[in-house]
Amino acid sequence: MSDPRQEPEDQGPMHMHQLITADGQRVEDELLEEFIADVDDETLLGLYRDMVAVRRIDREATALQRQGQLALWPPMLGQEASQVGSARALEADDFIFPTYRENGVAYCRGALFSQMMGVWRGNTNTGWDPYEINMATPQIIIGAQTLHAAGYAMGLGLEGKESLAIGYLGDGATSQGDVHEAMVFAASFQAPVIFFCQNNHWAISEPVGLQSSVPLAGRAPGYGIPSLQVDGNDVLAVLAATRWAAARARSGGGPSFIEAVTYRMGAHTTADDPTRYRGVTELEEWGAKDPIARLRTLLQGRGKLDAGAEAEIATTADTVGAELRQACISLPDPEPMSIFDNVYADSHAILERQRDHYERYLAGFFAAEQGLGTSSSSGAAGTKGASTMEGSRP
Ligand SMILES: Cc1ncc(C[n+]2csc(CCOP(=O)(O)OP(=O)(O)O)c2C)c(N)n1
Ligand SMILES: [Mg+2]
Repeated sequence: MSDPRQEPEDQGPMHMHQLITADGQRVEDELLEEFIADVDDETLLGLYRDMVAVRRIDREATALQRQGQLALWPPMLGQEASQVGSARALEADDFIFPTYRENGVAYCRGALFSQMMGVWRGNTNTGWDPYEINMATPQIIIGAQTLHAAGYAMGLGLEGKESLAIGYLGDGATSQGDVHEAMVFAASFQAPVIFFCQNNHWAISEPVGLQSSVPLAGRAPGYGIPSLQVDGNDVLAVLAATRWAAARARSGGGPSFIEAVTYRMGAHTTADDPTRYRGVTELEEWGAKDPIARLRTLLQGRGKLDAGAEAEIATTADTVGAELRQACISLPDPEPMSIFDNVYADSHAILERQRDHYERYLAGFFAAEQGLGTSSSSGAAGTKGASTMEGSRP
């Protein structure tokens, strides 16, 4: 039996669309060319600026987590082109259904740093108002957002609207039942939805070769959904591919599937240690395909990115980093009891009981601080609080 953990490159032939090679050369692609005919060097520079900013957001947030200012952060290092290219292909009234990793998309969409940081700091149950930026808040349940995207798109069809929905998903999510159902419904009802799959080669510690023995884009036609595979580290090709899918959706062509072939250069989240399951060779290999470096080479070759322009972009990125940090550490601590708000529309007995227990648990900390507790053995406020709660359980 062949090893299912084969290298993704061995997954069979599939044409990967590309417009900028890893060494920064512009190449032609028959299908994609018409979708970026309007993209001039200024627009390219804007995409470069976005990617530099997104990388800076990632670096700053990762540092904030290490400094204890965030509870968790899902790095997007290496995936800047996939996120910026796809986000910039969308119209303001298109609706985005992201995973936890699409913070670069959220930045392009105009989410405030305070809104972006709140969830990862544990300050709030959710980030931004989805209707303010037409983007749902991060989905942690793998694949669930593809159902939401398909359902939303079916609604758009019923309302006769021209906009579309896009559901982001990872390579690992393609093994999830929700994604299968979303694709079946999208195809059956010709819903105007884009399934944008970032194949970053890993689902935590499981390699993509274990999810599928054929390229992920090769699966979509089986559902009746046209697909293409694109170099996910090539921002121009990702922009073009997403516009291709968007044009299909807007013209009544139904759903499309895009596999953006990229690589997660960082950890799955800041709670993960990738050195336990992957070697340095593939990191080096993918480091050489960096999305920002290749666009820099292209722009420099065209004389559009001199030292002055680079310095100006670096300064902007520094400002982004400083603003993000400030927004994060300025977030007010939430009122602990507010954890019970907004979970149910109406309260009920079990919730009331939990609220009651938690209130007494918190009061235990206060009693400990005041030296009012009776237990001298543990000395730990949490233990005392917990025992108060246990002792009074009905
Ligand atoms: C339904 C469900 N099962 C399992 C998990 C645990 N989990 C969190 S992230 C993840 C891997 C997802 O990998 P992939 O879809 O490739 O996305 P990536 O994290 O690489 O962006 C898993 C299994 C979950 N959040 N939800
Ligand atoms: Mg993945």
